[in-house]
Amino acid sequence: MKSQNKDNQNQKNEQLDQVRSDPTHQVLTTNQGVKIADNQNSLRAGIRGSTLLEDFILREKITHFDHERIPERIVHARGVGAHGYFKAYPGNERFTKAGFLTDPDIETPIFVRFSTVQGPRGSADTVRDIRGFAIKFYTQEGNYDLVGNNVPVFFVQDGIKFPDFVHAVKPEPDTEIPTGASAHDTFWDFVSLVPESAHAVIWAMSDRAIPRSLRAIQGFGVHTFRLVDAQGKGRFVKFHWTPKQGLQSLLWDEAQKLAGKDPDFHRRDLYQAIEQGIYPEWELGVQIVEEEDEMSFDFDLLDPTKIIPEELVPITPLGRFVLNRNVDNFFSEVEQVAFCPGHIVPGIDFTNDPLLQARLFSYTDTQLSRLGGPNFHQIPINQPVCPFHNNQRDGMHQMRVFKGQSSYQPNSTGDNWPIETPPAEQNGGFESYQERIDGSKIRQRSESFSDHFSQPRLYYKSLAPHEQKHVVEAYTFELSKVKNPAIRQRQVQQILANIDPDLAQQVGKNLGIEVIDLEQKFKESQVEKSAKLSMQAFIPEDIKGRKIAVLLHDQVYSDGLEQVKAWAAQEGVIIELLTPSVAPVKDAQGKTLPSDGMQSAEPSIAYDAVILPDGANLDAVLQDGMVKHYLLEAYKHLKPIVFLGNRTAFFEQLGLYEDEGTFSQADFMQVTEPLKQLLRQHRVWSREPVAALVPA
Ligand code: HDD
Repeated sequence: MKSQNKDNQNQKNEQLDQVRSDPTHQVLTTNQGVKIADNQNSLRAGIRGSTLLEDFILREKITHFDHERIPERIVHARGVGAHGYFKAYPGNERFTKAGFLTDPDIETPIFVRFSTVQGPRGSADTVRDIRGFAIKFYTQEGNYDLVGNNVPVFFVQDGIKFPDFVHAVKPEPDTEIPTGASAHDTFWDFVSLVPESAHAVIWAMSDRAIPRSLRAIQGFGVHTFRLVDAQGKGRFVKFHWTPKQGLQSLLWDEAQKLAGKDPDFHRRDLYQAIEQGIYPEWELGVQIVEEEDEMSFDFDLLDPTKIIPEELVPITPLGRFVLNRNVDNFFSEVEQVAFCPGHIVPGIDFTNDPLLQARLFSYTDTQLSRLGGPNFHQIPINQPVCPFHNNQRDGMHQMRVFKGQSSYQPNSTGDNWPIETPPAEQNGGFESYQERIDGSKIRQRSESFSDHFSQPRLYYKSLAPHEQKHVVEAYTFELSKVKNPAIRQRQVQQILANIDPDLAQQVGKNLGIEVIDLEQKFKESQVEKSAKLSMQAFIPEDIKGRKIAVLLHDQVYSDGLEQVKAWAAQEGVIIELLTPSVAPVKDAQGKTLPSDGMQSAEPSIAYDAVILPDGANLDAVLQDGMVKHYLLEAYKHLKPIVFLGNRTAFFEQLGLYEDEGTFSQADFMQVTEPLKQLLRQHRVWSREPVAALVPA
């Protein structure tokens, strides 16, 4: 078994190795293998004459170049991916017969792609948006794709509304504005007319939609799926994946600034962490509902706009996955990976969620135009690691050379191979879950899908005060960008007022809209508050992968730096030494200190805390507007600031109040514990005024 596992792990790498192209020590050739003598000049009629059509080297090179782009994904175009592995915990055979979930000895290779939804391929990483979270498990029983998001609910209940929703959220068709943002008329027009969107919209207006790092987001399968055990018994499940890194978000001001200062902020962060061996990790778990309990909730399990509060059904952990290898080539792997919720393996099955049913069709269909034909499963990143054989033949970009006469079944020309595998308790052929279907053909939404407000209300009520404040600010910002006052009004009076009167009143006040009908009867959800909806419920044990900027300047006292670095290495914290220009600086003893980056190019918004060591010319340094701005901005964004020195008036000099997040201490080891606690909490929340929440 152990050696077979090793094979599993290595199989995907070997597969990719076979197609990896390393130009080192290779001569330059055409695609036909002809050695090229001159790659600098095209073939001309005379030294200053016109270029000749005969130049097959030029034509091949330009033709290939002209076709280097493929259509970007219609949604989730902007993304980043990484490789890793999944390992199951023991005991899951109670729920499923899927091999990769039940054998704790197997390390299943995985590929994960994170994405934003709205923006095109070149848009910024930090926009306010839902994040896609898609995993491909290369199991021994075939590829399994879990194509989820970082929020647990979706905007519409039926796939027939998906194109309408996407058209509304995408840039407006006349101007193609805005890029990567939902803050515009068509989005708010649609969602204010479609109350089923209210739950997903309030998640999108929360801090969840502006993550600090893709390593610090939760993932959800959204739909209710099924796990099927070896006896054929099915159970309803909702998939969750929970980051070991905890949950952290940007502040809206940071997210907007980063979109300009570093549009690649998230992909850089993920790449850097993996390169430095700080491997992100998630636990995969399920909420399990027995079939006989299907109807015991005040919502429909098939409705993808609903969560199951964890107070009603706790999460059962199934295993963990780790991302430990960056891609070699972005296009070949991240751009060409093709996910589909219909890629399932024995032991997992669908439900009748009408959104899921439409997705089962849509993903393969979209790959046909994106990847150019029906053989996209042969692209290395999409190939299963287990053997795959059938009688499908030919088509665009066929990579296989099939032997023999038979491409049909039954056949006698090939001894009837390849043959079917009957279903079995383990390692059998796929058999659909035998759900009884009995109904009339009908285009109608079930009455059990009709409550749109109790869960967004539950969500809002479950947030911490500062999180609620951010929700109010997000609605205010977004609706302030809406030009048509009737749309703003509809959202506030017909949607927000049905969620929560305070929420409606505060947003209304900010927009100059009077909320008149506050006497609505709110439908309360089965639980009053749900603890796991607040990001505060996900504070990690450690601070691995957090980033601290250390501002250096000429004549700095560098004695404490070694301590800072040693502490950071022990905690897995990334320390970057930033200098006024990227040239090295000299410390007070004349020692040269190298630079990891320039202060003006690496702003405080990209870090979780800032350290400024004292120095012989600190007074002059503090006159520098750049340094002042750096520290004030870090303060504004609720970040810990450590002054490594003994000047009591340091913070006063900057015009800042000292608080639990400001440290003035020459001995760094005195501040490590409170600093660590603040970094675990991610921000100095006590610095943020939440008084504005109390309605006037
Ligand atoms: Fe989708 C891509 C997630 C509903 C149609 N979707 C896509 C990706 C993610 C999701 C993460 C990017 C995959 C990647 O990284 O390549 N989509 C969701 C979730 C949904 C959802 C969590 C609701 C629960 N999607 C949904 C519906 C439809 C689609 C209802 C159509 C009926 N989605 C697509 C698509 C995409 C896609 C057009 C674009 C690129 C692709 O599939 O491969 O087919």
